[in-house]
Amino acid sequence: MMKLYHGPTSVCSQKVRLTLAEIGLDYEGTELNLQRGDQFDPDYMRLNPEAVVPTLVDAGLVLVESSLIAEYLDKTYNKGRLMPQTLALEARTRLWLLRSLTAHAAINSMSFATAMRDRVLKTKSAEEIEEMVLRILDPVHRDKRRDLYEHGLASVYVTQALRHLRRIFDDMQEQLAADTWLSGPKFGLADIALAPYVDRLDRLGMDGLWSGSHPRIGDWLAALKDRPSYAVAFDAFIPEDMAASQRQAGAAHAPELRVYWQSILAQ
Ligand SMILES: N[C@@H](CCC(=O)N[C@@H](CS)C(=O)NCC(=O)O)C(=O)O
Repeated sequence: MMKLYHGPTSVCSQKVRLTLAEIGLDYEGTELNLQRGDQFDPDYMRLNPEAVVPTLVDAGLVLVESSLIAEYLDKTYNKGRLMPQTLALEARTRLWLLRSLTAHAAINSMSFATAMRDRVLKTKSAEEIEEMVLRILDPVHRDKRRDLYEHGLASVYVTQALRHLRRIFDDMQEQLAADTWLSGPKFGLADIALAPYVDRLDRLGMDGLWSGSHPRIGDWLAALKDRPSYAVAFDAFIPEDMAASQRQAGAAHAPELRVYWQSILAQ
């Protein structure tokens, strides 16, 4: 049976679990505690040298990168049914798979500038925080994390994230005017690629980023939540008390975030 190394609340893991649930595939899961640093275990790093989740091992094949894993699963076990059949929609879907990397970086900034930052500043000393930052392998990512902890929503990485989210939301709003799903008339890989990132913002009480300006995103998210796969891939891994504290932590930043977002929308 295929084996998935994943994090219960990790966005990229949700992407793979959503694909598995949509196709109806069984897997053996190993949960990594990313706060504890399980991803740095040398045995795990032999599979995933960047020390990130998810990693899928299927019949000896080791796969990393959530969007590529999703596409592999669809092609191998689902006759490619999650990829649209017209060239135009396939090209659009592939672009969303790529753009999910930008969405990932943006959501990482929004999470670490708010809920994660609040928790870390409350529970760790300056030395402990620096120790955690130093464990990050990529030096640029390390600088980013330091800046987010230091400046919160005033970080330049948040400005960058909001600019990228504006572009993503504009394109989602436009495409969802023509079709129910980002993948076209049928739910597919483009929707899977973006789902965890929009869901995370929603869970952080940041739905104000689209509710006034890009309302079709709210409708799309509601339709996503209605799919049976959503409960399996998302809800089942997020305990109720954690969901409540995430929402509360993010919502505390809503007034400040609104000011930054208005200036991005005005550009
Ligand atoms: N582009 C990669 C990103 C992987 C990634 O950054 N995963 C995060 C969780 S969503 C992680 O493992 N973080 C661990 C860490 O930052 O130490 C993918 O989509 O698979």
